[in-house]
Amino acid sequence: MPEIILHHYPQSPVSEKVRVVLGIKGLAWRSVEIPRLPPKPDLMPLTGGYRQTPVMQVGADVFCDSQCIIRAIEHRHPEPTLFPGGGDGMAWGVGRWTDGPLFTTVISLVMGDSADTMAPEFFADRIPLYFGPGADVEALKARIPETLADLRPQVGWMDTRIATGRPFMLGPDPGLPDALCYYLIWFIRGRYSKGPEFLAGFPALNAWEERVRAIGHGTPTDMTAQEALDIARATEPATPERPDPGDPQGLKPGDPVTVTPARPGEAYGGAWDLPGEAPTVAGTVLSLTPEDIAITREDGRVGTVAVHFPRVGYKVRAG
Ligand SMILES: N[C@@H](CCC(=O)N[C@@H](CS)C(=O)NCC(=O)O)C(=O)O
Repeated sequence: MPEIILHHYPQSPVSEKVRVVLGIKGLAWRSVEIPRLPPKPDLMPLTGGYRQTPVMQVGADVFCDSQCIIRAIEHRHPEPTLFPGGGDGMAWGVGRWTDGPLFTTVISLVMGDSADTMAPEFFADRIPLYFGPGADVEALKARIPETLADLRPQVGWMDTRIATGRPFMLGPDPGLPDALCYYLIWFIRGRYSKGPEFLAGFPALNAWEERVRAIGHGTPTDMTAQEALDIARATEPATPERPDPGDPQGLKPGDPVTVTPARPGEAYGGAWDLPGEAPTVAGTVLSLTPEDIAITREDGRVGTVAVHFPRVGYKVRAG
């Protein structure tokens, strides 16, 4: 079986979510460190324009977004399950909370808190990415008390879940909800200047955090970006063509489409189609399921690749 290659960087919280999943599965994987800011010249040949982190590559199949990545990992390596004790299905709904409004709240806190210390080019990239064009870091800074008031009860829900006697969110064994909650706690602790102080108010959660940290990340081995590109070039996508007769948009294999990630604010109840730059990936539909879409595209450096996206939170348009 081709190796799992994760394109990520150490400071990325969403990558930490995937690294924890790789740890729960006890997998060996290859690690390619990508830049924190665009351009990402050795990633673009694989994704065709998707610039968010992390991206997973298996041969010439490229998985964008942690949702799609984690589903692919679970599919390839079903044991131990990410849904111990029958947590299937709705556990993904927990992700719509943690990765949606809660992620936005945590990012707002961390960005506002680092208003005076973070490099301006980092803000210039991230603030429009997460908060839309025209958003302003000074406003995030001014709003910190409100943001904390919003955040504190939500972290409290996690704490209560553990305080009722479970070592992990679903019971005795770790699963998807642990990874979904852990990466945000990890981010608050490491990147909010008062993170440790804030988290000290949640003792059950602190003990859980230690347990999840102890799981580790599996066994990563470094790989260069060029090696990863060479692997994609030397292989063909392993994904078979797959129609979905029930596709709500009437899409079918062979259709030319574009895929665009929604910003958190767009995907989680806000308006679609905000103005501003949205990186769009163009290709031909290869495989459709209710949860994911794979499109094929050609690139001079890697040949044919299949790029996979979740349907939730992504706009697929004929094109
Ligand atoms: N919905 C995406 C969100 C990914 C995301 O926001 N990642 C952050 C890093 S943690 C990012 O892409 N930042 C900009 C970048 O790395 O260029 C997922 O679940 O993978």
